[in-house]
Amino acid sequence: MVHYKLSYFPIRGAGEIARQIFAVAGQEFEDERIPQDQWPARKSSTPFGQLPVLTVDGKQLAQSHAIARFLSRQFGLNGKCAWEEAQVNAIADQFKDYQSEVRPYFVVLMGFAQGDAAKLKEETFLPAFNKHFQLFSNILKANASGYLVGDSLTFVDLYLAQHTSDLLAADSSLFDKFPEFKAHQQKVHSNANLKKWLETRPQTPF
Ligand code: GSH
Repeated sequence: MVHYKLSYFPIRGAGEIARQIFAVAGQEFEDERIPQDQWPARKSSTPFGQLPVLTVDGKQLAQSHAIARFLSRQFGLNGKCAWEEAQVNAIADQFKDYQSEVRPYFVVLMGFAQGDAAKLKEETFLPAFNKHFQLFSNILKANASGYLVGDSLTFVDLYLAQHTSDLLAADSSLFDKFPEFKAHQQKVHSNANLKKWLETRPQTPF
């Protein structure tokens, strides 16, 4: 039997979607959470000096989106044909662009950097959020199934639903303009296997 290990820090962050893919698939995996003080000793043993890293029967794969794509293909969460897979990948890349744009705000919010969080929210986060969620909304509304692509759950639904859930917990008014994402988050998080994971996963602030 294949042995999967997902190594990341003890937070959701860039490791959580891989964990959720395992959960949805009902696939056992080793959920390795490396404490910050042990990281310097481990860093040089990873492909790109960063986490997450997926280890499959001893072989390492780095980069969270590459990991998500690989696992989604393994477990059928990448769309039902090559065209759907391409659409899923396009949304994943767009979501990555969004993450890069909002990163300066979140690193301050999470205490990893100094800065004026209120100013960053107004000037950096909100413009990026409104721009990208409008684009994601166009896609979601054009698809009758309630999922972003085709008529089944894909890993981009997991990305969007987890992020919506995190934002809702912080400021639910953000979604007054985009109520469809509340419905999307509820639909995605009602998946039985995922629901179980969300209820039992280690509780972390982010
Ligand atoms: N593009 C990478 C991915 O998506 O996997 C970014 C990974 C990344 O930024 N990892 C951070 C990290 O390993 C944690 S979220 N930080 C420790 C370090 O750089 O030494």
